[in-house]
Amino acid sequence: MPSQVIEVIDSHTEGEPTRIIYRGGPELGDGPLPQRVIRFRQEFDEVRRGVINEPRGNDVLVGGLLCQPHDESCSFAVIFFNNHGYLGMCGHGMIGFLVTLKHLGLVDSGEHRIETPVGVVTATLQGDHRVTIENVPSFRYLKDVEIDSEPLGRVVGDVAWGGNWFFLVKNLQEDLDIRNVDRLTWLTKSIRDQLTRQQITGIDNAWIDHMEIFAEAKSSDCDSKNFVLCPGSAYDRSPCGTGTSAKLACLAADGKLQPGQIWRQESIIGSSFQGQYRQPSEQELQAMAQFSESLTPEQPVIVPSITGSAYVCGETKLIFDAADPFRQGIPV
Ligand code: PYC
Repeated sequence: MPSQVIEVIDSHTEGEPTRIIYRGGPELGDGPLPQRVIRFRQEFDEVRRGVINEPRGNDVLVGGLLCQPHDESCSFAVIFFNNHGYLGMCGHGMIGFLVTLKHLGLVDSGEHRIETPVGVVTATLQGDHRVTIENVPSFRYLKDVEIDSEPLGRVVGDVAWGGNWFFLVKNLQEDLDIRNVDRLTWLTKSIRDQLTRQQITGIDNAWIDHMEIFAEAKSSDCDSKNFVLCPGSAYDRSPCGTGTSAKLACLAADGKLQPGQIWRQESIIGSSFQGQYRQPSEQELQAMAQFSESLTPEQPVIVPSITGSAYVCGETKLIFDAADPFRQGIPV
């Protein structure tokens, strides 16, 4: 990589950080977003690693590349990534993205259609910090999957799509306390490894890379508390937007949450997202043809909305000196 400067805006959404590249990032052309992700991975992956990994970043950080949309109905596009690879969607990241666009003077309050590699998300900015995203259609794919995890014994959970693939653990009683994150991280990584060993996947053999555990909320305003393991080893400081979408899909499939009913999801650090869902339109169902052949009427599809707040916390020029032996970041 020659010497290069990449300009980024850092924000956090309910505690979870996002770093948006808005100048100096890789040129991926103007094709469909999934094709651009392939190009990013094949030709510019050192940019992802250099922006996210130490010494410029860390394993908690989610990055996003601001792009021109391919879909003409959208005003912007974004490709999210972390230290492990590329994400389909990112809920906290999308909330941070909109607040970043506002900070850059690129959007005003109101509704904006944003293209991602897994579909269009409608994001509504209220003031400077509060954002509601209407996420891509979400659903539960597998119910009550049992795995036999060596250190934990029998673990039961659901597999659901909320813009990323999730395993939502149902039968573990764990203390979801910030002081317990080492154990929670070890435990969710063990479950993910076991799912891989047992070849339990999402549709089209997709790797289930996000794990979720739930417990009773500590805040009286919330309905549930979660711990979310992201791809890699970091846990989500926010309640995870795509994870909350997957949770809403499971609640809807079980008849435990009705359209329009509010669900408040508390994070491991005590922040929260407010969620609800509506039924998808025919057009929205047709647009998810890649999934619909694998779904039956017992697997209802929902359109989740997630509301949370983000704050800009940094404006940085990242310098990639050609002579720096760690310019591509320290691989973890
Ligand atoms: O909010 O969807 C989310 C997310 C995914 C990974 C980290 N945060």
